Amino acid sequence: MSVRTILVTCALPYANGSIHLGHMVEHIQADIWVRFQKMRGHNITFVCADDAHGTAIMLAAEKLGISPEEQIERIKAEHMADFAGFSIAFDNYHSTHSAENKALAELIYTRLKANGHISERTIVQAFDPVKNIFLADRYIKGSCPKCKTPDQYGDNCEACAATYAPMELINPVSVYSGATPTAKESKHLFFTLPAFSEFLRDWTRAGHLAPEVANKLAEWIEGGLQEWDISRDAPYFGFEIPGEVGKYFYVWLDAPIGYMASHQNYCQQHNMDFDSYWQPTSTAELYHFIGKDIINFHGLFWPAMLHSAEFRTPTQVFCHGFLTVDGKKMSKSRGTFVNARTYLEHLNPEYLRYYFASKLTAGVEDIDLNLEDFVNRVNADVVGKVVNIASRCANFIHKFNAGQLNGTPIDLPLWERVQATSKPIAQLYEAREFGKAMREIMALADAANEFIAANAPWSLAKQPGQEEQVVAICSLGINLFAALMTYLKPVLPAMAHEAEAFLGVTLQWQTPPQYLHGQTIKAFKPLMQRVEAQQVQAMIEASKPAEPAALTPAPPAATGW
Ligand code: NOT
Ligand code: ZN
Repeated sequence: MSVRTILVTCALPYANGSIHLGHMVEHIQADIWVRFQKMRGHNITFVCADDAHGTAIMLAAEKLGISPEEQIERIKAEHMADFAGFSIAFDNYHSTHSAENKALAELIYTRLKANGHISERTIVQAFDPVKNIFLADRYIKGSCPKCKTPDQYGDNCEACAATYAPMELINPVSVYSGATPTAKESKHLFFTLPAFSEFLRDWTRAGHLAPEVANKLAEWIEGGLQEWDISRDAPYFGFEIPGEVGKYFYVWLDAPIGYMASHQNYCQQHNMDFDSYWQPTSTAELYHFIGKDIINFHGLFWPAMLHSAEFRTPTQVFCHGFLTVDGKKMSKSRGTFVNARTYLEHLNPEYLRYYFASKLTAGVEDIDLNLEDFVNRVNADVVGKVVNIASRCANFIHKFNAGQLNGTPIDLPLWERVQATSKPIAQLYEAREFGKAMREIMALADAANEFIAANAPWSLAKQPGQEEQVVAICSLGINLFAALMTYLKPVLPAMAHEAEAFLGVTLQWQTPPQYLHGQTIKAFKPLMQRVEAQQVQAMIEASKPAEPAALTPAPPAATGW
């Protein structure tokens, strides 16, 4: 087998909010894939960072009376603790507000500019005359110009779905100050995306994206790409643009560069060659795990920027769908908008890792966390099928053979079937078809349980002279358990760790599992408790808002624009 060199990223969470279960779909998906590749002996690096720039973060810090730097430090510590709680094994977790990212953003911008891919023009934008900041569309509210529903955002109406410019709202107000916005001119810098139409038409069809994602991007490419505004006026929390005064890089310009910055920071600490991953001729594989809401950034802007700046482009962008809970969008009032920390206070993270794994595919469909199914699935599969194998067999090995596994597999076809499934299961992991992989593993667990039930070691144990047979049956049982835990180790790292302590071996998966004989096992302790529906209910209750959400201030009298 040749060893692959791989770099994996997850989308960078914004530093203005907590990690919730929606984020966890992606981080668990990527972590499973990374752990699988590591077990297979590949040289894989997994990096992420907080996305620390932008107006929202600046204003959040202001509200708390702290500096933005202090605010993003606090949030980063919180995010890292949440990810660690779910065993997300990043090699490095950095920040876009870092020296590496500043230098790389400046380098890339300078190259884009030198290549003629930055243009300038003056635009008119809504401006908050009280806070002295320009207002993005969603920071302006007012009544819909079409159906007159109050309290609509500056880009579209949630009641009648009309789209409009923010200045068309009736009684527009700044969300920050309640002031009526004015219109103000300013020079902006643009990345000339249309210059890359040809390049992107090819790139999006060259195997870097799932066909359904490429089709979505093709709609935009064929509809005509627009220049992309990459500058924002002061005050803005970000990096100042070289050669400009009071202009900052838009947060989405330096966010993807944050992938490189985190990797560079890691390479510096580990004496690794950063350039060999990023030069156009690199043979390292680069994968971004993202949600379908940000495919334009990763499928258009990012490859075009990298291409112009003479860096390599991603090997593949892996795009997943959104999380729903009980078939509906996550909702704060229903208590289904669950923060990672709240989950961890009530439930074992491995339940969620298994449940998401059992539902994940390589596609962009949404994933539903059905709370009743969650309880049933984890209990039936992990506890009822997998843990059960070990719990039915371990004691007899201790009772009759001093804890030592014995003999060769007495049901050779069954053992060979479990070994032979190593390859198809590995292929499913590689293809991110985790749901299918879990079904293969559970089919083997069913076969293992049928073997044990058919041989009923508990009845044989009562018959004199059958001890050796009982040990042989249970030794195969424990070996089947060990093989299944090997296949599940990328999904259930903590449980696999406990299983390794019980078995006295490290579960490895570069070759199909080998039969353990002569191995002395430890006393069996339950490796995972059942999920209780009350724990899930308590988590939902804890996620409901303490008091009704504050109402937005009523708009002042109409003055128009
Ligand atoms: N903070 C963004 C979000 O949607 C993700 C940034 C990912 C990095 O949560 N970027 N790119 N391209
Ligand atoms: Zn409307």
